[in-house]
Amino acid sequence: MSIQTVATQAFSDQKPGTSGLRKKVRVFQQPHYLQNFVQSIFDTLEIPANATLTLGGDGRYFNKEAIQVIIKMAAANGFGKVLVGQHGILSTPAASHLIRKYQTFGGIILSASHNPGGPDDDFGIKYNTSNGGPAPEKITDAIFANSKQISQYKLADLPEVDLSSIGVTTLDGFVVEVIDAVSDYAELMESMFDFAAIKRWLAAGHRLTFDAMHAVTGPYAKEILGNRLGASADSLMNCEVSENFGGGHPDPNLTYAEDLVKVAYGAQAPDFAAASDGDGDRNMILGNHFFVTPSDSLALIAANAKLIPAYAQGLSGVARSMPTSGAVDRVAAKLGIACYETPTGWKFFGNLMDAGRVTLCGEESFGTGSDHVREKDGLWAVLCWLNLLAATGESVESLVRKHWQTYGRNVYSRHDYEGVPTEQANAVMAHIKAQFASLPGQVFGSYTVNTVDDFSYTDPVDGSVSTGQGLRILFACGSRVVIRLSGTGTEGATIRVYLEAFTQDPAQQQLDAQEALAELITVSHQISQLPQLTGRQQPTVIT
Ligand code: G16
Repeated sequence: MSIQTVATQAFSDQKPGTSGLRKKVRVFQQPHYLQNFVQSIFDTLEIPANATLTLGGDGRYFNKEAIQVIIKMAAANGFGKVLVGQHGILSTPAASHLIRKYQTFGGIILSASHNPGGPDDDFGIKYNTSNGGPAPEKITDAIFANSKQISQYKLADLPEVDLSSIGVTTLDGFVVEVIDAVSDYAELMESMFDFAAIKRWLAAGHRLTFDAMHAVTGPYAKEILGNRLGASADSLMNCEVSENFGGGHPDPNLTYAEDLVKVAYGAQAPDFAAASDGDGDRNMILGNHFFVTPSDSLALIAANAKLIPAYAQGLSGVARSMPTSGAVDRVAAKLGIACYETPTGWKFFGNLMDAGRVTLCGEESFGTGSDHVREKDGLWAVLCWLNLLAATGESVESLVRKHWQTYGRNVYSRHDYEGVPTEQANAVMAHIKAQFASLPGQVFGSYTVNTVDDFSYTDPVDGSVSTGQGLRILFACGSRVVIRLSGTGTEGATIRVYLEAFTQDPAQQQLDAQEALAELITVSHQISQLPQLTGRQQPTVIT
């Protein structure tokens, strides 16, 4: 095989964020930009002879071109084989599963997740290690360091590979195997859940609506929910994968999953409604006129896990990201299992799962998952809920309300201020930090500040330390405000304000979250001065 060595110049902006490198497509289309980053990944790894790389993406614009480049670079950098999803498509959890099932050396996933796609929108790339999970910080830091020094990359002279048909192509001893993107994952799901009970639940007249948001879970939902569970074709919305997600923003929340929200709050609302995001790892769960916060969803799945065949023996422990509400902590305490609090980013759960310390984990950002893979998993969460509905015969709303009666309610909301100029966002963070010494003991209405800090985490498995993970204002009553800057945006800054108050009062539990949190929202503005420093009076998105 002939291999070219191409001279290049380093880019200074290839620092992976919360989940890989995400930039505008036009940035990735600059000469050498993609190649530099891929070579920086490969230069970080010690690739054994004939190793296999799993490769796929969420089908967004630029996916196909990038995959052809990466195949040529994998061949030139010593991989013996690439395992790639048909048409270059793999959902993120399916890619994680393939890495684990076929014990490949690692995987490259092309996705900007819930960010919009298209020539003027976003693209992304990340590396997952052999456990199937996103590379930990020590690897992403090394990739970034390489990207700042790179002077050349390697490319094999290979023809474009046809990714449309399943099969094996051998090129000068290098193997490209195109596999069905759905079947391995569908089999895994069928082995974990009580499909017979869910089928009976649907056959008894219960209705579901699933919205794939024109993104990668479309084919997975058709196979699993449609073919294997018998959901009717009209219950599966927006299931054709499109390069720009039908012009939408494939983020499953109450603002962007508008089509689904109309159905779930409409006159003929189904018993259960759910959506997944661009690359299939996020989920939103709704009942008939009822929204389940991701934090409550995690807690409820943990509390009822024994009703799901895969977890019938119980859970080893649970984990949540720091900004996620403490609802699951209460469940863990009752179950007598460990509960870990990690920084934002799925990569922090990997060590805990590999060490057998946790079975379930989740994040407020619409991510829930378990140790069946090493990514969060949207359709898995949907199947958890369907399994619980079928096993209990309850509605979504009654399951959640009963959960609150038992454990109390962690009333929760996240306010996002998107597209804020970076200097203004930094000014908000600096303003809060400047008050660290004086805030404890101060009284704001009915709230007294107890402690403030910038969250840092020491991984209990490998001892690695991650600092600067979000500002926490903890109040004497147990309520809290967390403020951090998103690590997944591609334009300006997104300020995330996370608000949480705990109540055991049944009357308070009935309230809408924004109503129940109204005073805490005002207090968060007083302390952060966010409206004054950014000129924003309202958040862009409330979840
Ligand atoms: C990614 C990470 C998640 C994180 C989310 C939001 O999700 O994998 O762990 O919670 O981003 O991060 P941030 O608040 O920094 O924007 P995804 O679905 O975008 O890969």
